[in-house]
Amino acid sequence: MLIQRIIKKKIFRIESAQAMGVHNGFIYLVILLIINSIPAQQTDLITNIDNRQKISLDGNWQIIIDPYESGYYDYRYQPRGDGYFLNRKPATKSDLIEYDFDTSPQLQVPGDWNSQRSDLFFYEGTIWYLRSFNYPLTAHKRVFVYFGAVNYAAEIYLNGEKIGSHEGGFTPFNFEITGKFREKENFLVVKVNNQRRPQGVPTLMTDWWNYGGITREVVLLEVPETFIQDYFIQLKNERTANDITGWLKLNGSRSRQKVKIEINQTGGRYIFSSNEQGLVTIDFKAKLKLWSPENPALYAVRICAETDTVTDTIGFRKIETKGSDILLNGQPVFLRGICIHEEAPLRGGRAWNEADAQILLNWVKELNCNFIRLAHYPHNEHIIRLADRLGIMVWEEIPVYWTISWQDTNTLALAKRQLTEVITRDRNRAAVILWSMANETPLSAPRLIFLRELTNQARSLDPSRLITAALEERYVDKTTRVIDDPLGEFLDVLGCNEYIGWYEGLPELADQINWQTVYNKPLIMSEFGADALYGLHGDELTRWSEEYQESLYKHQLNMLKKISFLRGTTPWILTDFRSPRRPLTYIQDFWNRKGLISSRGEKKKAYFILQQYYQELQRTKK
Ligand code: GCB
Repeated sequence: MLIQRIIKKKIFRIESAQAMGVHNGFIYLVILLIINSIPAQQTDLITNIDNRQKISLDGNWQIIIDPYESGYYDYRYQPRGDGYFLNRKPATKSDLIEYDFDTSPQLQVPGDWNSQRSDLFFYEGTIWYLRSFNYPLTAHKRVFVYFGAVNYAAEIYLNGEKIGSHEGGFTPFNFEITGKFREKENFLVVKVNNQRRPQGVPTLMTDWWNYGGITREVVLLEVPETFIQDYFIQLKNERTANDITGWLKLNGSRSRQKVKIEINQTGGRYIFSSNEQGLVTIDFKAKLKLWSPENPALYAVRICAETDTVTDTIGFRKIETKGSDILLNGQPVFLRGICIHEEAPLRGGRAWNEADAQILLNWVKELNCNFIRLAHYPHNEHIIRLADRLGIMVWEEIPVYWTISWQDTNTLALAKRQLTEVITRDRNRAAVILWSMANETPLSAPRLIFLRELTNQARSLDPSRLITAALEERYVDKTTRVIDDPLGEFLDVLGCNEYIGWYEGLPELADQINWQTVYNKPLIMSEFGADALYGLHGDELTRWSEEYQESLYKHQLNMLKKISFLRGTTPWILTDFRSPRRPLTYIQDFWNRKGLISSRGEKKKAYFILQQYYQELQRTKK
């Protein structure tokens, strides 16, 4: 409690210092270091939430919109201290209390606030959420509150006491609440703030909508006193067939246990022992059908410790590179991909459920893709699990996008944490083949140091997948482009975004361009495209028309076919998406129109060009 108060005061001081524009970098850094050295309140992430005992807190939450953060600061802009917006009721009828959750409006959770209320469409600020719950207390159980994602910063209070905070809008987090709640009338308050921050990840400038709110599910997880927190069970990446490798982590005082892993379809049972730290090293042989887009074989895996049992559905496959080839299960593969933002098609707003994922991935399948790039931040777990079942390979990335405070150690720590959270959540999914570190980041020495750190972190958390980043090309002369970004040395696969024919020249410019690289590595052209308003027609030179976009795709594909080290493409983008940077009236109206499909689900002409190209590739097994 004392530590909490100290942390809280420090956080208050930092926030007020920031807000008041005090930029004493050194003091700021020292305070951050002090905070970072206090044991984090956030417990390590629990994985495979769907297959655990849980109570959903989804539904309507009471909200208070607080643009001036008056739940936080008084009229002198001093922190109010504990508990202003924490559900106090007036003790007497003469008490002055200027808020009341009980009579306040509601918002749906999961859900962004921008698409739920038109007056919150452009809102960037604070909203307080409240949800009451009862909980049947069970002896010898532990309870955690788990958030799929909250954009951007969250402070969480249970029954008036702060239980934790989290920064980063697209990754899950959880806090233990055992012993902190009662059987009846608990209230969980979450302060959500989606203001963009210079030191944030992402930072101030993006080309997507800054949807705020509790955007993914909230659950109360009930686990035994010692439980299986996390595990990694994957095929060994060396060329030996059938070798499974990994580890498992128990959380709780009974650290030494026998742990059994069963693979249902094969009847295989493998027994291990955990050590004093509750860690198990997993290593066994099993004859398994390998996961691939043609046959997305998944196995029901049952993990039984003495005190806990968890089941999961896991696919096994190898992904590696050899020269400029990408090998899936030892065979060269071409990644027929498309980029996707996490936006709900048809309904609008942030996508968060399986039905949203199903619509998106049906279009992806129809397009003859075997690959998706989930831009520009970790998407929800439903789409990853569905990709696993449908046999669609996935590129996942963190929002290290455009400019970032490369020199800020706190920003680096934040990026690392987001990377850790997404890798922890998804590293048992066969569909995920690539972790991407960054998108279109301008070259500099501090940027290289920052991104190298991230590649090291990704490799240490998951040695079984490939590392990439969406880079930019260098112009050698009018007709030659080279990929020689020094970061390439630390990547397995090069990504490159180019907008020849849209931001640069006209579509036919692509016919003259030759591509080179200084690396003997595969390339994915991770973005190209043009805006088109569905239903707007003109000739091939009419900007914003479907014909312009169609022509650009034709010229692009001809250019791409000539790149000898190209092993995949993810054009920009499957559907139109909201962007505050796109104000052109009648055409954009705050939409980026580079979608092959409109926001109402209508397919533009270019969709069919790509569909045909991918069909041809599929037919010729390239
Ligand atoms: C890019 C970005 C992407 C933008 C896109 C565009 O290079 O990576 O986030 O939305 O260009 O449409 O300009």
